[in-house]
Amino acid sequence: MPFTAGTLCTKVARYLDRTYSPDRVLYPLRRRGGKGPGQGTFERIGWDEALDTIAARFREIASEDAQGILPYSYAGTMGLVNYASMDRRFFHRLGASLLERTICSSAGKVGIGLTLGASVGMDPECVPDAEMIVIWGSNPVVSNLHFWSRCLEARRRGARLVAIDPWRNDTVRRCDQWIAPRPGTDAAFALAVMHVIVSERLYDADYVAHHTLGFAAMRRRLEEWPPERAAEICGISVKEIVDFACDYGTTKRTAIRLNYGLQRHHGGGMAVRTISCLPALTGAWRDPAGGLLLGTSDFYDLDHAALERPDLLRGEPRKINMCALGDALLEAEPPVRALYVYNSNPAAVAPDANRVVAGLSRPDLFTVVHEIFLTDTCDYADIVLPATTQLEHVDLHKSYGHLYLLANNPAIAPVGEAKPNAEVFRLLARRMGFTDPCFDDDDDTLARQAIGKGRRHLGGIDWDTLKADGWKRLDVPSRWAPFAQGGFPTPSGRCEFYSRTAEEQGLDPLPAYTPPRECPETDPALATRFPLQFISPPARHFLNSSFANLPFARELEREPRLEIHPEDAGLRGIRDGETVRIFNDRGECRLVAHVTADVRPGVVVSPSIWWRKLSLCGGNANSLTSQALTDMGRGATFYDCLVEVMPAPVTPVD
Ligand SMILES: Nc1nc2c(c(=O)[nH]1)N[C@H]1C(S)=C(S)[C@@H](COP(=O)(O)OP(=O)(O)OC[C@H]3O[C@@H](n4cnc5c(=O)[nH]c(N)nc54)[C@H](O)[C@@H]3O)O[C@H]1N2
Ligand SMILES: Nc1nc2c(c(=O)[nH]1)N[C@H]1C(S)=C(S)[C@@H](COP(=O)(O)OP(=O)(O)OC[C@H]3O[C@@H](n4cnc5c(=O)[nH]c(N)nc54)[C@H](O)[C@@H]3O)O[C@H]1N2
Ligand SMILES: [Mo]
Repeated sequence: MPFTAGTLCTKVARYLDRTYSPDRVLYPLRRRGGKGPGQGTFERIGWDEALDTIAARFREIASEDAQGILPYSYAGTMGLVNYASMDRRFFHRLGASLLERTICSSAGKVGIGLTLGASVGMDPECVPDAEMIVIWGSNPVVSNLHFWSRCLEARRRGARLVAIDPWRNDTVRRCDQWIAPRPGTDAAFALAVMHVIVSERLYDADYVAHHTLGFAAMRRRLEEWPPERAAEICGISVKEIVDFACDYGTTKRTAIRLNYGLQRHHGGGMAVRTISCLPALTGAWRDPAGGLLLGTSDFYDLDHAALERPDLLRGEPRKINMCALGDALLEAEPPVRALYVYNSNPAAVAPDANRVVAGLSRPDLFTVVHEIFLTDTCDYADIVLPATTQLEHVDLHKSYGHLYLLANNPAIAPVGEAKPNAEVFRLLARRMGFTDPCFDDDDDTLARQAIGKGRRHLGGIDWDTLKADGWKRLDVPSRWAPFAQGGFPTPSGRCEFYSRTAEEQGLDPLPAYTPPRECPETDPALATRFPLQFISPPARHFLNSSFANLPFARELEREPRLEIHPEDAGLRGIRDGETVRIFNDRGECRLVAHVTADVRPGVVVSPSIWWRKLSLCGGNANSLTSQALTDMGRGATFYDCLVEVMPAPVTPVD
């Protein structure tokens, strides 16, 4: 496949260790004894008994109010058949509570949607021709390796790589320049940069006139943002802002790689909205090697409604936000009585883990977990079902970082008694007496329904050919500048500096800066008690909490660590290599201090997501994070989190 050119990341290169791991769940299991790590034991049962038990419990709850049943799933697999098809049909028909799946990217998606109209951007394959690449809140060496190879190619051709990140991550240390704003302040930086570009007349007046909306209004807004103001907020120098603006404004082919890191803050939606105005201001979209990339997913016009069948819903079940699972399990009315988890490990990945775990511990909650491994979440399951890995099932994949459609063909038969998600929901539907014909669709039929016929950019693709060939590029030009002539998927067809859609939703119609929820500016009292901003971004050898149980990945990642600046460490008497306690009002965990100038002062970083039970004292980064939601898209605010740190020697539990 051209985009990866045969290169595997460190995790997938060892995927066989995962598939053939001796720790896999091979059979359905039923709990005996209490909930929680080390509390109960599991005994093997048959699939019939497991499915009958689940169906009986669901029927009983549904006879009173099916909203007492909550599905919980995210990105264990992102193949569309096993991510969102038969499962959604099943829960729609059942009338279960709806889950708002916003734990990852929804703030950024709404933000970029206001400016550009959808999750669309430049073609990453054109990046090698860029002259300046801005890697903004992103760590592609770790999280997007194949994009990084294209940055290296661009550099061989003379491009300059600039990183904007409070943390000198594995990517930043390979860039030519590092700008380190305080977490959550990127919008202030972008506004000041645009201020300079406009006042120095570095903008592309022709592109702005023909392909943007609301320049006059934005110009007035930018007058409020001299570099001095932003420098103060971002904790960087005026010169850094002015120099960046001049470089960006005078370079033709500029590519911005935003990732989702910077939208995991209260103001994350507005930050993405504001930053994504930049390439239209300078006309960078004119060239295929210019523009901005957050995600490419909306270039895929797949038929999600055919897969998920929202028409099976009767009435409007309540919505529960996945970022506030703890509150939902402890407080929702009517209560959540049954939880069905698949493709996710919420005990480790959901914010405010102590609340999540308190909810999962409820003896009256009936919890099913469909999993490959006995994760932290399985410790609270009544029934565990064995799931297949990517090598054992059929699926169809789109991407958020390139423009190919991919078929996943199984390489081996399922290991043990593992079954794919879609198959389990077909079996459960039968047990529940759902006779709608859509519950008989097999995986190939589902993939075919997703592709449909003659849909945009999918013109020439059909499932059988895709299965035989493995991949196909979307039906778009090979050197593609999607917005060279405007044509943004916004209501006006222009890049919207002024957004009526935002205004109608009661949001600021212009680019703006929304400060973090937890920072000295917003909450000085909290910041006095917990003065450090805490970021827990992806670790190189884990994929969220996946792989974090495999010996090879744990050896490479070594220990749950906390990077802390020498000034902050000195103030607290923390020495390099010693165990520290990191805490706030929500919880605490233990990490090993790495004293380093790779983080800016006032910020601490812990590459994540470790399993709780494989950590130093049974907690992980999410013992600290909050359930508060973003300004747009009701997303998670993992990196909007104040903490304090102190030395705390411990003997590790394992
Ligand atoms: N190895 C690996 N790869 C992964 C994942 C993984 O867990 N492991 N996860 C996958 C998933 S689910 C996702 S969503 C993606 C993307 O996941 P992202 O969360 O975008 O992760 P990164 O690319 O690591 O970029 C995060 C960077 O944002 C920085 N950051 C945090 N707050 C701010 C801020 O306010 N401003 C700025 N400028 N920077 C900030 C962090 O310091 C970090 O360097 O990665 C995917 N790829
Ligand atoms: N502190 C902190 N927390 C975060 C983040 C962060 O940066 N910092 N990142 C957030 C982000 S971006 C995301 S996307 C979420 C991700 O959160 P999750 O989507 O929960 O991701 P994983 O931790 O990888 O857990 C997925 C689980 O699904 C299982 N699985 C894999 N394939 C299948 C399958 O085919 N069927 C079934 N039934 N199970 C399967 C895996 O074994 C794994 O245990 O975490 C979020 N949490
Ligand atoms: Mo994610």
